[in-house]
Amino acid sequence: MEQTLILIKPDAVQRGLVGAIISRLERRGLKIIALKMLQIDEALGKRLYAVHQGKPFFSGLVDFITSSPVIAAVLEGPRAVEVARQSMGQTDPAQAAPGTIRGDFGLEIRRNLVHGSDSVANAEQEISLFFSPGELLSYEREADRWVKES
Ligand code: IDP
Ligand code: MG
Repeated sequence: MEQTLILIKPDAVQRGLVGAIISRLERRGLKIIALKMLQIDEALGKRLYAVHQGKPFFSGLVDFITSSPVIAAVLEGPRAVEVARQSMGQTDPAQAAPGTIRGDFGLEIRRNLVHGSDSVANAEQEISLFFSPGELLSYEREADRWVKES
């Protein structure tokens, strides 16, 4: 089953939106298979955002993601990567549709509340930055047969 890495960023933790954000993804049907709170250090922030190295916003982005604790979660479900990003909304909250996390809680691109992996390959790599294989739990949820067919 597909897995994706979600981060609830420092702005959302500081604003008390952790529960609201997790709740939206959980209600969608995605299964939480790992969850932790941590403070991202500079090395991890740079690895997470390595693809953006050299862009003008890179150092501000690393400063921001390391500025306060985050929640890291692995969510599982059919097309989890795409579904989670759809629930998050466009990168810039000003462009994100109402009903999405960024569209309902954000205003500016630098304070966009959540991170979600953008491909299955990147999800695998990003999950490994935050979790060891043994931290990803495999379990059945009784309600899943009412959410998905297989
Ligand atoms: P994503 O988070 O929707 O995948 P990316 O393009 O991967 O968006 O960018 C990573 C993060 O970098 C964004 O979530 C946002 O916080 C920040 N970011 C992206 N583009 C800009 C920009 O033009 N200015 C400032 N920050 C940006
Ligand atoms: Mg991205």
